[in-house]
Amino acid sequence: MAYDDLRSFLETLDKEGQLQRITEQVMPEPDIAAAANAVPRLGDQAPALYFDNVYGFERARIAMNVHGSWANHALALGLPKGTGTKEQVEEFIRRWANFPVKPEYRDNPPWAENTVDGEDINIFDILPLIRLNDGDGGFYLDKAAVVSKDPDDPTSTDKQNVGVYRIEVKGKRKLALQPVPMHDIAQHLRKAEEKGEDLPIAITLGNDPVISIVAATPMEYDQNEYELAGALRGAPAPIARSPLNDLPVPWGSEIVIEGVIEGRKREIEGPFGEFTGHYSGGRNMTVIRIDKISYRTDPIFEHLYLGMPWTEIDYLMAANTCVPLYEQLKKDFPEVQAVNASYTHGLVVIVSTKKRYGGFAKAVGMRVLTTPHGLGYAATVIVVDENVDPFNLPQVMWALSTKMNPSGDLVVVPNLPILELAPQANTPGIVDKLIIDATTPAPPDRRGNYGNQVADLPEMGEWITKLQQLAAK
Ligand SMILES: [Mn+2]
Repeated sequence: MAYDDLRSFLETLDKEGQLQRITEQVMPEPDIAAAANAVPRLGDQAPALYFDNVYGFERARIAMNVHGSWANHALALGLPKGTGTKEQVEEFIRRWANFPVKPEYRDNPPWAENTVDGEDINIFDILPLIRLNDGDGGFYLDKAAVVSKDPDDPTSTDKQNVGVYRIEVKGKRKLALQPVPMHDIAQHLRKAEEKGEDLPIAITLGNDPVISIVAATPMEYDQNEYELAGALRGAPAPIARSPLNDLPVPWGSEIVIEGVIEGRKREIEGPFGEFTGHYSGGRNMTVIRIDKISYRTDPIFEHLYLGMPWTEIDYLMAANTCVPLYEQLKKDFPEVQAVNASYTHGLVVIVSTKKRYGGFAKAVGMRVLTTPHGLGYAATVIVVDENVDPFNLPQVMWALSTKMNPSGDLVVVPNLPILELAPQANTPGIVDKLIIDATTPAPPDRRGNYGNQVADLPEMGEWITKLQQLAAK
């Protein structure tokens, strides 16, 4: 089942009991963010939230926590809502094998229903903006897919980009955007600024659920996000041309904001409670001038709460962080079995691998640090044996408990890059990184007294089936 827009996905969530409509009147602040903060605490089956009775607004429709549980993430991929975490990651890997699937241009996008241009623009008329955390410096758009092209190669569809970046609302037609240096949009902006130009962008809000997943996926620079969406959907992603900047945007968006990142201009932005569970301070960030907004009648404003894990963002960036890392490691090290990078966008990465020889696990850990995503994120890498499931934290803790000797199994690599938002760095953007080798040493590494490891009894599998059958009676 492929969803062409947010509304059809919300209908499915509703039918599956995964959309909670809040019909009583709520205050825009703090109720909406507090509810979205609360809802993941209900567990892996937590619903999305839909508000349409917001004090002070006549026609506000706000959707929160749309991806904020493993049940909703499964439904977004067209899987049964009870599908387990590891199974969802494995299915993601199977579908990745179909990448690339070219998108298809469609006419008459629903967002073309209404438009406003230039000086007539007032974003506050269109979006029911709310603040998320009580220390935030303003209103944010934090679940938008931002589209841009490579200014040196504007006809290349591979080098175009669709990504999620935090955006602060600074005025009626003025925004601020954070381009993290490790992200593709930072390269687009640098090239535009070197030419003394502005960077045209389209900011699309309220997208079909797979667009949000691919826009949050750390793909390589010349990999097209829509072509991954096609592979994940099992059908080409529907797109349309944005009317002002001629950028390829999702056909089914609720709102398309067009304008430019103004070249060589920076202003103070922030603070904002980030995915790390900490606030960024106020920093100099780019300035966006909005030139056109197109929107569906009574648009649904999709928004995302983030804070101390797990919140929606942790579900949104779990499978799609694990899989590219897995694919990139597997290229050089086919021994790699599985990658769990679902903790805080992969600041910690757990890898299970077979070993060719002694020291091999540490080499795999070093490779994690030099992958495109690892460069900016992976701060701690835990490597475990091939029979340890990195998604099974009791097994990972067992590996740490029994296989790790600090004298030979901790590798600290000083002064590597990390995104500036990582709070543990002494200098923002530079951090010491750690590889923990929690694998059984392989010859000629003969440290430890491992003898033979206890293995599951051969009859255990039969007994699992038998006990499940007995329990089902
Ligand atoms: Mn990209």
